[in-house]
Amino acid sequence: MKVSWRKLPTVLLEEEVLDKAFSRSKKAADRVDDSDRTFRVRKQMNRMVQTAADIISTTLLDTVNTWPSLDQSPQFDVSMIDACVGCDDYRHHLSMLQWGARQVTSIAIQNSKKIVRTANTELMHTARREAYGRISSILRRVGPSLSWLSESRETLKRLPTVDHMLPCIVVCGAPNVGKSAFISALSSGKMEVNHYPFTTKQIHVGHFIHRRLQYQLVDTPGLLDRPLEMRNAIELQAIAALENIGSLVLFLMDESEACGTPIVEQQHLLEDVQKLLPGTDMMVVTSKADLLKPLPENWDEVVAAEDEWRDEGSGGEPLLPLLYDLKGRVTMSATEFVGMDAMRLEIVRRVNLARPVDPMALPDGWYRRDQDD
Ligand SMILES: Nc1nc2c(ncn2[C@@H]2O[C@H](COP(=O)(O)OP(=O)(O)OP(=O)(O)O)[C@@H](O)[C@H]2O)c(=O)[nH]1
Ligand SMILES: [Mg+2]
Repeated sequence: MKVSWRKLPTVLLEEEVLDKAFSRSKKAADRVDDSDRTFRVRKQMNRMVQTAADIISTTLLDTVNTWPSLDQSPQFDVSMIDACVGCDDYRHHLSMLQWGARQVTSIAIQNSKKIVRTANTELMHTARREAYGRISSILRRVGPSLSWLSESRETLKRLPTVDHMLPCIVVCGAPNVGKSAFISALSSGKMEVNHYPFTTKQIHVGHFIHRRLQYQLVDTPGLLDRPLEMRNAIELQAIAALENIGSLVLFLMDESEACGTPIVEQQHLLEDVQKLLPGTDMMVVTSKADLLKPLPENWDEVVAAEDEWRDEGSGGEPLLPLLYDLKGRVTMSATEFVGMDAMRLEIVRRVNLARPVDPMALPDGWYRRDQDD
């Protein structure tokens, strides 16, 4: 089951659960009709206890069931949960809810028996009151777990929504090098704005579609722009999570230094990122090509090739010439949109090299209309 962290339902707190349960059970008792007083009280008390316990155990178990089980979650989600709220706490508090549901059910069974076995209406009332008291004290013990889950829901709602089945390009580099502008320029449709729950910075998640396959682009603001030794455990875990989803790391370098970080420091950051995401293919790219002086030698050639390709409907997978800076490194301008189409096709090639199995591939001999478009 795939759960979007944004769609986790509200978690009711201790008092809210009790109010809901006791008010519904009161209504259920009011509906009881029996001309015999003993029978009527017995049914009423019984109904109150049963209804309250049912509502509470259902409410608690529904929460347990809608929250993703860590054992069945993709590694990226598990690492993110660990970084944001802690996997041990996550498990503990959900299991407290299960415990609470079991206790409440068993209290209802015990006190129902007492109600059924007596003919004394006073004792029936007493058994009902006792059940309510015991149920309330179980809820008192479950209360902190409900509060924890409610707060965690707020945190997890801010997680970037990344589909781990689809290729994902992690975009990094020093602050202001143009990561967000790059993602926005490459993305079709609206860019999602998200947060890593423990930073205040906005993450941009963008997508483009190539041959029906969606490629995700994820920003890393505030995650990778500090020296390794200054990072805390939470950030390191979040970075580890990126390794699990990244098919390709794009590292942007701003040679113009318009970003405010000297190139030497950007170089150090690059080395850190290589250490942090060792298993992921990396492509180092110079950003803001339009600010380079002189402009890249093949600027005009790239502009012409990209224009022509777009005029012809942007089909197929041609080897568009990449834009190169004087050092021989690939570059692009997100603001002028030059070198971007070539870059997109290069990303697709690199990702597919790293992805031996293409889930969209058809068996040999199968014809797919849009492949020849
Ligand atoms: N000339 C030029 N400016 C650019 C280009 N790309 C980005 N910029 C500018 O550089 C500045 C920073 O761009 P962002 O995309 O916000 O950079 P970022 O890396 O996302 O920054 P943080 O999220 O703060 O780390 C903005 O003023 C952009 O307009 C480019 O290709 N050419
Ligand atoms: Mg940004």
